[in-house]
Amino acid sequence: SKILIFDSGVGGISIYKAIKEQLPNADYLYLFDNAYFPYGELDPEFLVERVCQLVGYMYEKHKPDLVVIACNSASTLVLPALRQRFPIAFVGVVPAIKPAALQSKKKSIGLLATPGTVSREYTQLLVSEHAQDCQIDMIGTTSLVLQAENKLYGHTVDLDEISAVVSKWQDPDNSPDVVVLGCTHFPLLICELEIILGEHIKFIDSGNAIASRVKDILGESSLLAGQRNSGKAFCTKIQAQKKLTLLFNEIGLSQPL
Ligand code: DGN
Repeated sequence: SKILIFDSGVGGISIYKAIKEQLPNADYLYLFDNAYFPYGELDPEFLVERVCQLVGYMYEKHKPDLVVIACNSASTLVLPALRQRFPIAFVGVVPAIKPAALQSKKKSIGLLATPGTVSREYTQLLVSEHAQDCQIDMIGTTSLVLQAENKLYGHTVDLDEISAVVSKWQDPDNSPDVVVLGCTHFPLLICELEIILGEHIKFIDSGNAIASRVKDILGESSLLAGQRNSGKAFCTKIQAQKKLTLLFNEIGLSQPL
């Protein structure tokens, strides 16, 4: 099977790793849109068109069997349009509010996501459907997205800046006990977040749930796929100049497309 993973930036790498663990023999394509990164503050209508355009390009050119929109900011908006336009399976990533509500002993959960995701109607719906018995406190941040990108590109991470973003959760008596990482970039900062908040807060992300969902959809075919697929991953990046360029990359998606 051929799986396309899409994100605005490197956040989808956290999802790629989780899926690859369950489906090591599938072929992977990874697309990121750094022409319009970060997505968390983009106009919603523009975002829908942009993602449909990019997925359309990859659909024509590479014929993936399944597309993972590995970005909460996009998934909370574009899935209906994608499913209407393309006859293939789509899996979206949305904040793991439901498992968080089930795991919180204090019945107090936090959501750490982009400004777009915390303000979406979709997120409100998730909360009213699955976390009605919980208090929910949200932090919308672009700064942590940039930090995660920096980290993956090998630059230093600014712990003080991360602390400043989550400072209101530093007091154990006044904080949630479970925090949802509602942006796929944030699992890349899990070590830093645990240093700052790990003693009293448990973090939850969507990686494993998404991987299981992909495996269920692709079913048998993906398990047999090793016979004809290489298990290799390719990475494509839309550059700031809006030209499609090929990238040899440093993060384990080793071959240029
Ligand atoms: N990784 C994306 C998400 O899960 O929302 C968005 C990051 C961004 O582009 N702001």
